[in-house]
Amino acid sequence: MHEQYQPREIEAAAQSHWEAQKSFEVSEQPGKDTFYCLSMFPYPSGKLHMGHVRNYTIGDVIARYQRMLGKNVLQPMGWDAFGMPAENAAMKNQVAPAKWTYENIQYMKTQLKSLGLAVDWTREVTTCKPDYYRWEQWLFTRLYEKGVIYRKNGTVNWDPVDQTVLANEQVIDGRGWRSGALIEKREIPMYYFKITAYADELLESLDDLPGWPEQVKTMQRNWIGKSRGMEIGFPYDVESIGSEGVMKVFTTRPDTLMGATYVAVAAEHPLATLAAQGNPELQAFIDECKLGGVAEADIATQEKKGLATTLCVQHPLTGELLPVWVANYVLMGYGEGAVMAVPAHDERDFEFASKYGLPIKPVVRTSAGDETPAPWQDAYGEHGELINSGAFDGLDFDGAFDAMEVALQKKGLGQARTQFRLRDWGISRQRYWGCPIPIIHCEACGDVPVPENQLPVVLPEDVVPDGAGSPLAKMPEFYDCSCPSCGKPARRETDTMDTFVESSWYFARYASPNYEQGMVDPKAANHWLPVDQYIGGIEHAILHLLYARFFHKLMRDEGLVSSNEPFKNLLTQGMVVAETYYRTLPNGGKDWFNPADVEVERDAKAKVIGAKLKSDGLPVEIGGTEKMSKSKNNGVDPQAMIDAYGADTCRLFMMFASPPDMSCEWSD
Ligand code: ANZ
Ligand code: ZN
Repeated sequence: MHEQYQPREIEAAAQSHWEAQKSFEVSEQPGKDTFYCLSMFPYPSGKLHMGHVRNYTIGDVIARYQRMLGKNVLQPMGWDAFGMPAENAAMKNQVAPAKWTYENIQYMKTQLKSLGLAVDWTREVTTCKPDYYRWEQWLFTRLYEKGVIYRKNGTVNWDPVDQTVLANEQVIDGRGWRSGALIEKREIPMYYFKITAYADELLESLDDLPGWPEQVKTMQRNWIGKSRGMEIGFPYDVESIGSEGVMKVFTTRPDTLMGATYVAVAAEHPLATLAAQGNPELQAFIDECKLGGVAEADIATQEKKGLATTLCVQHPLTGELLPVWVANYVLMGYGEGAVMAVPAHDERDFEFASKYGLPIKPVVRTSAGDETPAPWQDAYGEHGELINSGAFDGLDFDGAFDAMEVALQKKGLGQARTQFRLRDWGISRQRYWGCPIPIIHCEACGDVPVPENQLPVVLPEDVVPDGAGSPLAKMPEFYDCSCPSCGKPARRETDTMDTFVESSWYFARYASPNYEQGMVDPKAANHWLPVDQYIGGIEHAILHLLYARFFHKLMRDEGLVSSNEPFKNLLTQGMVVAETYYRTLPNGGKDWFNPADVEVERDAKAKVIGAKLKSDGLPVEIGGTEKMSKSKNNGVDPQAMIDAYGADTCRLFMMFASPPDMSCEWSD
């Protein structure tokens, strides 16, 4: 008997006992209460970080608690294995993404095992393997035939030097991350999931999730962004435009219609194209608008710019002529790609009108009064009683909404409409390390989904990408094929799917990970689903959770699962944070030191009063606690901790240091 706790021996003995006893392998047991406890699966980046340790320990504690209550507890684990880091590592080290990924998985699996998690490893799922993604391809072909997936042109970031499409995060200040070239917008055909067809349900069924944090539901609601508004038509001024027609806008403020002083269209709008004919200055402006990234956040914050055209449209109620401007703050992909501008009550229009000297006409009495002098105040955007609006004066927002609709309907120029901020989900990626899109392009037959008996479309695993364009598009052995419907030579799609697709249904595959007759065995899936407790980082509060909810509904509509929602209870764990240390470099930049290399001085009350670098004994600045990250070099390697003190010590510290949903400050 040792005096001291010997973590290595004790943990190894317990872990081999569990392994021999198959302690955590579960099967469906009718009659026994089930509990499905799921932690978000890791991306195999190389090694575990503290965030993983925290996430999986929280899950493991919950799983253990439920098991002790006598439930049949499923706790699976797997790998979110496709993605860009593997391609980047491949370019850096000249090794195929597949090899890099599989090696990382192997190492991280040993690490996870040493944590002693009660995981049923027989259910391990690896998303980059054909036995997983073949079912994703199968569902794709089903949805394509149903029209839930369709093809249309989408705008991407094009790097003219590397001749490749870049992801938003690869565009830094409008330039390609590798080439430094000015990025252009390009239209290319892409495949889209019609998630907007589920927008209403995705919104409504949030109310059926009492086990989700309110904050996450609010983020989802805002992302889906349902707004009630009106579609309003502005008849063309035939004299300036040269033909009859109606320019449509979507507005959430039809009550401000009498305050519209101009209209603005997106650079890609047909009226912009028309106006640019014989107007090189405008054409140059339109081209400029097409430069720059496609990320919406950048577009929202960029300086508002525009150019007048010689075109006019008529105000739908007064017939007054309003000038048509082309403006960079109007997005082609939203509403109708055109806005009625009400500078007195819309901040963007206000900024634009002030810059270009366009009239500003207040039509709503707000808490800031009847006028809207500069600078802009938020109050100008309030709802209120109408003024300067003729027969509509005195109406409130709702009254004006209805009255405008009646007046516009009489002329066939208005219709109330609900609109979502949510866009259809474009899933085509011009990347190599992803799930191939199962479509064959035939000159005679068009886009033909790969028939079920030819699935999976296997991604070759021995390719090392070079960063210039998609490698698959340079591999005739991959893309040359024959058309499944007419047999003539055809070309296989070389784009791969957004990696969010794989993580949208892995929770269902765990129920029957080796099932070969379908995506899931419906019996097993319905036995375990929905997940009773899902645990993961708050950074996935929007996209991953929304896509997973969407996929669950798609699978339900395919008859694969019977529940409406995949995750009954959600816990978003807080971040693991640690102290940061740095020295300021002569050029003003900062050199960050890892906590392991720093010696901290404390006063009698253990308060940190200073820090020195171990290697040279000279002082370093204390930068405050921050999320553990590479950029601040404040990551603490869990493996070193496990080796020194044992997994249980790390786990215990993690659980005790702070409540699961709050951030947890690491200290050795
Ligand atoms: C007139 C107006 C007056 C507006 C006002 C707002 C305030 P949400 O709530 O996000 O749906 N809009 C419409 N289409 C646009 C596009 N393609 N690009 C940029 N902006 C666009 O926003 C709807 C509002 O966003 C619409 O209502 C329109 O501006 C603008 F006092 O119309 B509004
Ligand atoms: Zn054909």
